[in-house]
Amino acid sequence: MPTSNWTRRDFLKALGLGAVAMSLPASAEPSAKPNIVLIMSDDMGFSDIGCYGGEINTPHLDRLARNGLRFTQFYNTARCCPTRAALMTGLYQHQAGVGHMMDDRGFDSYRGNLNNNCVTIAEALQPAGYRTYMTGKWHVTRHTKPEGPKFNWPRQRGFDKFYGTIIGAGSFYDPMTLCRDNTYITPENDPEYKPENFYYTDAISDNAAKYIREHQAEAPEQPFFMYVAYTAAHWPMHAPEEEIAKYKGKFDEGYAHYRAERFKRLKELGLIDEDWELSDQAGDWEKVKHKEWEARCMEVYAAMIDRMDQGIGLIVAELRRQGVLDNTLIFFLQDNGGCAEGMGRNPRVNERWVSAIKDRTPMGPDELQPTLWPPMKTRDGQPVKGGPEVMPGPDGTYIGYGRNWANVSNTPFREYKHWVHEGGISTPLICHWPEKIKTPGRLCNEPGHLIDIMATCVDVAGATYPTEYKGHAIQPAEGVSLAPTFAKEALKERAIYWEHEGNRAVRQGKWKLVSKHPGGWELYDMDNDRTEQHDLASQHPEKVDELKSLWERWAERVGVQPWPLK
Ligand SMILES: [Ca+2]
Repeated sequence: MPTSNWTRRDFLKALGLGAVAMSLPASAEPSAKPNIVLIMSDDMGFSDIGCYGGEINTPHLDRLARNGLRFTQFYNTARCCPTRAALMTGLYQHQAGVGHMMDDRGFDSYRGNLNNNCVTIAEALQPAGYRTYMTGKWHVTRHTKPEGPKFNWPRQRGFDKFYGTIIGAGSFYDPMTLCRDNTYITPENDPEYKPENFYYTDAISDNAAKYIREHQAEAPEQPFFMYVAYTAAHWPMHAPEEEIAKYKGKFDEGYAHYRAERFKRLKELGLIDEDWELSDQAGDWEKVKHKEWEARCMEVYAAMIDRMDQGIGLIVAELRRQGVLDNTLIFFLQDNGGCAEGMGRNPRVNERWVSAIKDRTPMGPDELQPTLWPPMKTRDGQPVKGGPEVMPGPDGTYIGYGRNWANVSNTPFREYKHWVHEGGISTPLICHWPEKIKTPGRLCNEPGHLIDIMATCVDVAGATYPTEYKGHAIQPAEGVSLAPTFAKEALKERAIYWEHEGNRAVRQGKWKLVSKHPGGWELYDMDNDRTEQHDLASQHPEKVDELKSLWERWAERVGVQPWPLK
């Protein structure tokens, strides 16, 4: 048990919350409605976690999978903001106003802000008696300044409590836009959370566990919805040294070795078909110049995921301790595929990053971190560095794990975050709900999408999806409830759509039509070739035409604009 865990536990104990919860009167009946805990991680590939074939140690997620249900064909939108917009609203991201990222691009479907014609899951569940909590990354508003406006922050979009970041990335030791409710804080000046060593992943887990304890003390008769949005394992590769040490030497065999192992395990686990071919290899380990540094990038990435898994264990343990685990529906999913971006990997990056930091005075406890990425300084005033001259992990570094490890993360699929081939959009989805999922460990092959999470939450909560909210008309939900799959029932066949940065796709039944901007359409038979190795477009022109016109009708309906935006 790392020392920091004891410190965190001491902190929770010091709050006296355990004692409050234990002193609840025996008559306080828990709610009959299920609690819902929606956990999402950031920038991880299809096969990173253990129960999806990865070599990274994730025993807590694996246990949820063993006692729950795993989807083999669940999809996100290929990118942070649009995924969060679609997840929170049950609409396609363009309909929610987040067609791209957090800038106003001049079209209503690209305002970089959730609009008023959608509701968040929290807003939809509150009228059904739910308390609502969130910890972690928000990233669905372009308004991130401490002085506001804050109308699209979590507290104003249906969450009773919020601890986390408004913006989409940043240092794990000093995240920009860290907030408690509507107030900016720093890792040093938060009166409610004072760990010995601040690490954002731990902070997200600890505060989620704290909200569960507080809920049981404050409103045990009500159900709750909690959204836990980790920033692990988005760059920068930041993790506590003791966690990284567990993975020392574990990635020395190079990219192809781990891809081959994952490919084999995915088949053994039944998550992919025996006959599918492995996508192309990215990177040749023999030609890597800084092998120790390159392996270290993946060691830190693994440590980030391991630490997140421990946090999920903490949250599950708290649910169990409060006696509500059996009637809590837990979801785990990822917001987009492994990330090939080259953040901080250029060997000459420090020429700019270090010289730009003139003022090296340490930051005061109340001083907000003004910057998402370098040039920036640590809280003790040192310039943050990148490139192979520093080993990733500590707060003085800012490095992504790069394309070749992302290719490992996305095994066996093609492409990465940003693209809508399977490597960009495929995510694990684990559903855990002991009272309702009675055939534990099962795999579900139904294609599903983020938009289905809203429909599922509304369904299991006995809520009503609104047609109007605060005087605004609300667009009809796009997704379908996944609840039938908990009882082994099939979902009705429908088409699922993607658009991000001109990358386009539609999936209907076994067919997927997909295009990598600015290229043409490719057609794949997902039953026989989910790794997208054999383009059948020229063999089935009628299917191409049919799916293409479906996609075009959808694009028009949800407000997709041609890429690049004008
Ligand atoms: Ca992401």
